[in-house]
Amino acid sequence: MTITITAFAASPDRGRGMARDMRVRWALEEAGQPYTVQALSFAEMKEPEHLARQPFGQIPTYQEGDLTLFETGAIVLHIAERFPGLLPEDAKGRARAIAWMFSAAGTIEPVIADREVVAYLETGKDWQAERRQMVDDRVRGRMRFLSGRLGDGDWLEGEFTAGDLMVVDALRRLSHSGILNEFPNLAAYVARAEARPAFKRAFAAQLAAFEASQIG
Ligand code: GTB
Repeated sequence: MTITITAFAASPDRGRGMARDMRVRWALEEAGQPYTVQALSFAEMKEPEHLARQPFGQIPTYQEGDLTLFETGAIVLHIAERFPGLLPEDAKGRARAIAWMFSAAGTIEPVIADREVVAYLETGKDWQAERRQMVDDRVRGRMRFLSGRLGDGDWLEGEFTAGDLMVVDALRRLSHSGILNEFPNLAAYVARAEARPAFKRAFAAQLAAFEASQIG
């Protein structure tokens, strides 16, 4: 059955793989599943046809036959449950991997995303610098615990899982901040994940889509 995802017609990150279709593409590549991409303009994202897929008019979405999904955590979990390769075989290992997926979406990514709120939406406020410091300290606090938990392991639960995929994709948003490099094991963890062939294929695909959008 054909899998179709939606993504930005021209990603504002200019192909750096920061938009959230990246994690869905990556999960599909890990699972060895081909997919097609429906590219949407910002205007198309807010039209009824897309709002029926995604109630908040955002990308990405996932369509497979008569199943339409939104929210990347739910999409990646669906892919991981539907196809082998992203969740451990044993029930307890699966549950722990899923816990990390929730942790990425609920505990790790929100504090990282706050940095972008400060940078893009709070410019010109006389309290911006103070808040930036506060938000960065919160990020460092989360990273300290995550770093302690990962220790010298390759992956959070022994083998690579959808939990690592979601956590790494959230951590990638710190790549240009310098914060990740304060935690060498986390920087190495992200680099290890980005070296996976599936990640590279997903990254190349979203970059090619951005480059194509600039041509015509
Ligand atoms: N919780 C939802 C999920 O995980 O699916 C969040 C989806 C979401 O934030 N989608 C964003 C979107 O559609 C794109 S990924 N935004 C448009 C809107 O809300 O109207 C977030 C994103 C966008 C751009 C960059 N960038 O340029 O670096 C990075 C991340």
